[in-house]
Amino acid sequence: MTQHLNIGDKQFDLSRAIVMGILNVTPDSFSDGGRFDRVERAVEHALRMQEEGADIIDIGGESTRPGAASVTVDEELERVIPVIRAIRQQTSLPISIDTSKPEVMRAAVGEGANMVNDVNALQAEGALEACAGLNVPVCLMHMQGEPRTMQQDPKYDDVVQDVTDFLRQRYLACADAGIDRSNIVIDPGFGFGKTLRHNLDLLNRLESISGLELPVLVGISRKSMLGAILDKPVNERLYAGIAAAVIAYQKGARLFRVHDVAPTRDALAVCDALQHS
Ligand code: 9MG
Repeated sequence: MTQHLNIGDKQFDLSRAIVMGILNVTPDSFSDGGRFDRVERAVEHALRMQEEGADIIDIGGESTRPGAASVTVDEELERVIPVIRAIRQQTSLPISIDTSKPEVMRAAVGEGANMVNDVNALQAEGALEACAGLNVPVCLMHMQGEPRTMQQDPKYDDVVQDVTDFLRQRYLACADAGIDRSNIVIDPGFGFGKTLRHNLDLLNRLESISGLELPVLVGISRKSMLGAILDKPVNERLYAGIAAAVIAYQKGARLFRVHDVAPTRDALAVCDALQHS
């Protein structure tokens, strides 16, 4: 496997955990002031996550929650670009842009984003070409269906095999488009068109995906799979999210997309220490 992942001017050692802090800039987040206030609060949150030990900030302007509707290119640009610009004025911390739209990928990287996180695995028209031209790392995530309908009765022959095959195919499509292997990260997409049974199978057999020998990112933080296990609301899922991150690490994941940076960082420090002992 690639030993390092270069994001912006940082070189990450893939034998250690890399923590990606989540910064959603949808209208329901940071929403009680005007636009300037929203940007300012988003920047504050990003800087707080940096202090808590985030290695990357993942900025998204379109909700990908189950049932979420899509937004236009212009709307998404209006949400994310001022925030990327403002963060860039204050820190060189790597920024990832969470988008499936090639126009947003290009504009975000133009403003200083250093990575693309695409829940649609570059399947939108022009996305492969955009990323090949941008020459930044790309996270390819598996999703069955689309956010609006994906949780309506998802089905697989064998979820682990199907997801692994999909990620292999998308990797090959990237290679054909001229995206360097060293710029590819893969993600099984917990909660994206998956029942609790599917999510547990993926976590339990995550080695199958790690077996593709590409860096593996997981996003489990606060997700409904944890809610289903615990029967608890979103604000009471921290410890379960940490347990899931530690299990994923043991099965080969090294990038962790999380809301709660400080506690996740501490838990994964134990994993790193054990790995390097
Ligand atoms: C944007 N987004 C929401 N959940 C995610 C996950 O699990 N992985 C990645 N890569 N992105 C996600």
